[in-house]
Amino acid sequence: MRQPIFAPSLMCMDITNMRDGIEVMNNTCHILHVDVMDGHFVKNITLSAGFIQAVRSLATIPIEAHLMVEHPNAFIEDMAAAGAGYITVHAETIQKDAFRTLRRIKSLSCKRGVCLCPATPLSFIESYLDEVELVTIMTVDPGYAGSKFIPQMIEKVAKLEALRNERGLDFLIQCDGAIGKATYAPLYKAGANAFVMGSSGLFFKDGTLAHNSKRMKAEFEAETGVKV
Ligand code: S6P
Ligand code: MG
Repeated sequence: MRQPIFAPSLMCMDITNMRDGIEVMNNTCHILHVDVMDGHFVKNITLSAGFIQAVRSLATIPIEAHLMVEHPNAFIEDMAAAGAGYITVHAETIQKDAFRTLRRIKSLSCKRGVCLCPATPLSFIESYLDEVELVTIMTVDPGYAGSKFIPQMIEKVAKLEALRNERGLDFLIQCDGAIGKATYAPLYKAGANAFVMGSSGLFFKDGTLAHNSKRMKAEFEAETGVKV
């Protein structure tokens, strides 16, 4: 049984209570997911290297910088210096210099992630799958929390899992967008082993974060039959 990795999306947390929130996540989750948006690649602006640096001082688990930016190469050094352990770039933004970009991330001692928007085919990343530690399949169009799940992504995850097995690779397959009770089972069965947790599965409006973390795990167990 593959153990799931839970990666809370910090753009969904209560930032007025960040210290307590991170403490709970340190004890209940595995990777802190930080969305960096530039208003160009997606029409929204969110977190930054400065935010990662502040989180780093409180976190005992790795931080992932999910770069939803038009020019990821302009941000990679800053993300690494701020303390990101994983740097994830969008396949759509590195088509012309994918190998150079991924090697640059590695040279900064960070794990290499690549992310695909829902409409981007797996063929975009096939040539460099052996150069990444993490592949994120967006299960909503990127830019916002609280979007609707795109069911066609289940088959995309299954195809990626087949490729991973065929090539004997061990990158994480992460899903990002509308992850929760309704989507755990099909995505986990298809091969996903990491889940970005936002408003759909962790940061519920009612309940404390500690309570909601227990609810997240209980729902995952009930839906997949996997004890976490
Ligand atoms: C969206 C971003 C995500 C969201 C997360 C929110 O562009 O990359 O990481 O923060 O998907 O989760 P939810 O459950 O509100 O969709
Ligand atoms: Mg994200």
